[in-house]
Amino acid sequence: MIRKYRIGTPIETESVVREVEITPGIPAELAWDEPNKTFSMPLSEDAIVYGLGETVRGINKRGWTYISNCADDPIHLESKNSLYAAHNFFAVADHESVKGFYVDTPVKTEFDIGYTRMDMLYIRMDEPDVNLYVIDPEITGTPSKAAEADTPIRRVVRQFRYLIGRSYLPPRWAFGYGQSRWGYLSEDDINAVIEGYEKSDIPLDSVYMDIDYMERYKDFTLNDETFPDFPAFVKSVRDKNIHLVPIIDAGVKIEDGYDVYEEGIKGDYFCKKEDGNPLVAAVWPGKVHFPDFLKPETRSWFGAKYDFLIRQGIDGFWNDMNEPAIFYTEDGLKQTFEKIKTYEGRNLDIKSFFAFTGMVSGISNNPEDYRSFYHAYHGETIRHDRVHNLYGFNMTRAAGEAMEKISPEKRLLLFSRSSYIGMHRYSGVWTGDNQSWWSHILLNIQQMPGLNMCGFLYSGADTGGFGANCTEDILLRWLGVSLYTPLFRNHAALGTRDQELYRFPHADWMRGLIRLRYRLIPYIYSEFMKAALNDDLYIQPLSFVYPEDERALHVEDQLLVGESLMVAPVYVQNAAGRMVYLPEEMKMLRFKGDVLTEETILPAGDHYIPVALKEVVMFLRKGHALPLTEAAKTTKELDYEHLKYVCFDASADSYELYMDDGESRIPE
Ligand code: MIG
Repeated sequence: MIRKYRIGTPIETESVVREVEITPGIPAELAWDEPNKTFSMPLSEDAIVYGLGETVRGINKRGWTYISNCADDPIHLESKNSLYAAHNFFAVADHESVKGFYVDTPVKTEFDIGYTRMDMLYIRMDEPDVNLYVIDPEITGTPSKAAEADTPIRRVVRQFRYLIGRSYLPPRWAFGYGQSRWGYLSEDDINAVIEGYEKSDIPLDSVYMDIDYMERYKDFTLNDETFPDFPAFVKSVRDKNIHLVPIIDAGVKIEDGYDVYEEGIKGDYFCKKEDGNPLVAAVWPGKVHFPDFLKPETRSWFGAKYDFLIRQGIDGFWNDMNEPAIFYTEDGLKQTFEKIKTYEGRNLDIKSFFAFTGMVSGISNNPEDYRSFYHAYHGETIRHDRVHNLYGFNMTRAAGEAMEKISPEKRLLLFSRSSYIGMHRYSGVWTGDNQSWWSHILLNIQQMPGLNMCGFLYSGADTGGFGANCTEDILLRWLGVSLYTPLFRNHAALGTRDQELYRFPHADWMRGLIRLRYRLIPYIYSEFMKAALNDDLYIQPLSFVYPEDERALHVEDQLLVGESLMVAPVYVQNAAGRMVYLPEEMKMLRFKGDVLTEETILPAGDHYIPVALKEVVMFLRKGHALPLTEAAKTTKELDYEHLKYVCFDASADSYELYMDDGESRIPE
């Protein structure tokens, strides 16, 4: 059952699609401290807090403060409070009860979950105007696909998902393996990547085009020196069943004669400062204006621009820099230079020296800049900082809404860096600029359940790590995780070590793991689609299915993937295997590359499982079956008809396979 409370006069977010009658007052579950603008709730000793989508730290969110304030921060340390997203849904589960809370406000919100006090949860907001939803496991009164027989936590999540509407459905090719790198400059560079994969016989479905394909980083342009005949190039790639996926950035370059800029000015589509002039900020193209994506007219104008690439054969996009990231604003830079002058010739003591360096390094993504421009939203002029968390959502919504018109028959690939709940109806997300660190493989594992709970089923991390130099063993182990995530993309930053699989001495081991992904695609696609169509989870913690199992409750590095699989990836440097906890009897499946070499039924409990770098071990749940196909070069060439089923007990297991043509839109 979903209860809705309205406190103050919240700013509409458009994240919720179902009407819920408002219950007057404050929910009994939360205490309201008016002077400190804080909600609070005691946490029992055994309470586990799940959710909050894309954040740092573990599956159980207890022990830290998470701040919803979409941030372009490429250093995802556990000391950080904010990443790119604002996903304000969490659930608290203990032995007595399970409850979900959705704090629907675009305003900066702090979730202090056992940080100030281990036994308390606090929610603090800059402005206490909020639509607050409290969700009980009981499904009475709430039409939902939630089944009575399901576990309480799963019923809570399903009802939340019903509230926010169906998750984005990508085309099936988007489940193939993709190669990306910031630094591919030309057709030749991309052809070389495709050739690298062909020569090493590693499957590949997509190559991503980062900012360098554009003419001086201008959205919806192409560098015609490096891409002289783009439609022909796209066709040559598509003939190999490979898809090109260009990036689109939020900022529009200020340049006379550039149609997007000129139309934006003419149509009054850009965010403005207090004086009525459009904000001038700087990002990759140099000086830019930011489209006011909160205005429907801006969305339909900007969204229609994607057709520039779609009509040249493109069928997928990734939206970047949409927090929005700001290198500097014209006004902020001017002020900084003026302040710098006041330091000149002075004896910089410790205090003034650090004030000086802080001033310079603080010009990017500066909170003051986010307070210096405005949106036209629902008939009001709203300062950006109050709706900051909706910006990436609405940029991506612009694209998603337009794609439904431009491509009414076929689903297109779309994912975004910044997001708010509601965006999950239009696209997926990737988790941004992680690093080639072992700890970020674990972070990838731990981010997936929260993302799934918040509707972002189509998600994944930069496999191999974006920043820092990758190593062969990190990459192999990371493949063993991304193998299961719907988005499976290897991406690396400019200046880092080459990270394409074929460049490594053990490319043959990597080939085996990618081929295994392709063998699993009928299962992955089927489980993903069933989850998306039924407000269910594709990836979830063990405790969602085994809530009575005290051990399963605290497992932070194993996941349930679809209905049949439990996975326990290796993410520790130089580990030859790992301890795995089985909440019940399961069948261990050992794959050497893509070849299934061992099926062993193991009893419930703890097991040390050796896993070589070239291997993957997964666990088949009792009563379930796993469909497998044979590997192929691309998802298009996979055989979806002649599947082999690995069964726990051949006489007793069944599997319901979801199948479709992999691209037609599916009406709600
Ligand atoms: O300021 O387009 O997260 O994936 O490669 C960096 C260049 C801008 C950030 C994205 C990353 C992408 C990079 N972008």
